[in-house]
Amino acid sequence: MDDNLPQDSKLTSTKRKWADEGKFLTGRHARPDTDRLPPGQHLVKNWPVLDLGQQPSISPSQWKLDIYGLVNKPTTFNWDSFQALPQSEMRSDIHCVTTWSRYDNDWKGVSTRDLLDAVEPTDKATAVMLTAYDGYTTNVLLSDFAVPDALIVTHWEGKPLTEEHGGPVRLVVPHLYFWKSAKWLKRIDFLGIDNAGFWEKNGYHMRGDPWAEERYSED
Ligand SMILES: Nc1nc2c(c(=O)[nH]1)N[C@H]1C(S)=C(S)[C@@H](COP(=O)(O)O)O[C@H]1N2
Ligand SMILES: [Mo]
Repeated sequence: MDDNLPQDSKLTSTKRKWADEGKFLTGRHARPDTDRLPPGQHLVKNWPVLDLGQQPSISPSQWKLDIYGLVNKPTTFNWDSFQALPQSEMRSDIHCVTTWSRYDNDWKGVSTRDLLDAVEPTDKATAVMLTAYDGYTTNVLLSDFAVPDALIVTHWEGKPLTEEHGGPVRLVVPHLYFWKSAKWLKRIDFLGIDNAGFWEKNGYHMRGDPWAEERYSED
C-alpha cells in the first residue's frame, strides 16, 4: 500500500483487506508449490468442456446479471455497467471433480470483492446461490465467494470467454472444485442459509475443497 495515502483516502474496506493480505505483492493466493496439485488429480494441457449439455447463446448486449437477496443495493448489471466496475486480472488453476486439473489460466473480469463493494451484502448474508442461463445452480459460502482471487470472468488468455466455457460471463472460484464456478452467470442470490444447488442436491459435496477431497456428500 502506498505510504503517502492519507488516512481518509477513498480506499474501500475491501481494498484495505486486499492490501493487508499482500494481494498486490503476489498477485495471487497460490498454495505452496508442494501442495499445488490436490490429491487424486492429474494435470491436463487442454481445457475440457463440461456442462449439462445445453449451452445457451447470450450476446453481451443481451446479458444481464441480477443481484438479489440480503444486499443493501439490489442491482441488475448489464454489459456496460458491469464493465464500468473495476477490472482485475488473475492467474489461477482449475480443479475439476472428474480428476483433471489445469494450471495457469489467465482470467480477466470483476473480482467478487469489487462486486461485493458495489452491492453491499448485509451482516445476515452467509452464502450465495449462483443461477445460470442454462438453469444450472450452485451454492458457495460467502466466505469462499469473497476470497481475493475469485473472479467474475469475461476473458481468458486475453480473449472473450467462449460460449462453451460460459461466455459472456462466468464465475471462477479457483480454490473449490470447478462445478462451483457457474458458467453463463445470470443471477446471484445472497442468502442467510447455505441451500444446495444442482450438483449438491445430486450427491456432490456442499463445499467442494479439492485439497480436502470434498467430492461427494457423506450420506
Ligand atoms: N451454467 C453451468 N455452469 C457450470 C456447469 C453447468 O452445467 N452449467 N457445469 C459445472 C461443471 S460440473 C464443471 S466441471 C465446469 C466446467 O467448466 P468448463 O466447461 O469451462 O471446463 O463448469 C461448471 N459450471
Ligand atoms: Mo464437473
